[in-house]
Amino acid sequence: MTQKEQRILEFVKQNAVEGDPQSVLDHIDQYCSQKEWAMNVGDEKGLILDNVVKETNPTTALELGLYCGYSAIRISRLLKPGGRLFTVEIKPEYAAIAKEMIAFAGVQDKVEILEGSAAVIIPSLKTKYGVDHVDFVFIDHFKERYTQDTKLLEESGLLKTGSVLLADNVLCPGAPDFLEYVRTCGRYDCTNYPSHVEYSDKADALEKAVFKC
Ligand code: 7JF
Ligand code: MG
Repeated sequence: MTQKEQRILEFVKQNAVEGDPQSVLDHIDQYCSQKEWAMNVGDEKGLILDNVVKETNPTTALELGLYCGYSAIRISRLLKPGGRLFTVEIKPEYAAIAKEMIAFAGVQDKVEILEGSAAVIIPSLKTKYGVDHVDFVFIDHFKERYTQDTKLLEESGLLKTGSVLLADNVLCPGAPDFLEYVRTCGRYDCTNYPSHVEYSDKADALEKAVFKC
């Protein structure tokens, strides 16, 4: 039984230009808007993601929720020389697809895939992976985990002044406890970016939270 994610990878391998991240992104978007919907951040929210990555210009980036690798390719293609993306995925079958997608796009040297739960991996980033702090975090895994994993990033000493969190799906399906936490705890400057659910006209939004202490 071939899964949707396998079909997305096959479509990319047969139609996109190997080594061209933009071609890979365009073909994932083409497949998922025309054939089968999938939870990639997509082209509309992807442009907002691009702009926040560009303004942050991170040395070390972290992604929670890799899925097929779409946003990892978006982020890593914008990293400066020496910049690195660590990306956490709990489902081995998604991580396997993403590994091939990332290699096909040619950005594998900038991306480290970490298989497991963010709750286990975040506290090990300093000790096991030599991360001092993270400059940019794209949060796109499970809405119920956004607040807990944000607190874990704080408690693990991974955030410094200016570290940027960008969270997907804060309107749909919605992450109200996360929005309340980052907007009221006093440690973040927050900005909401209204947009739409990927490959649809349903309202959604990204929330940027810049750590200030
Ligand atoms: C589920 C997501 C997700 C939104 C909808 C799925 C989405 C959705 C989901 C995303 O960008 F647009 C999602 C939500 C609930 C399964 C998937 F049970 C979404 C996710 N992770 C990351 N990004 O789970 C609306 C279906 F109708
Ligand atoms: Mg999402």
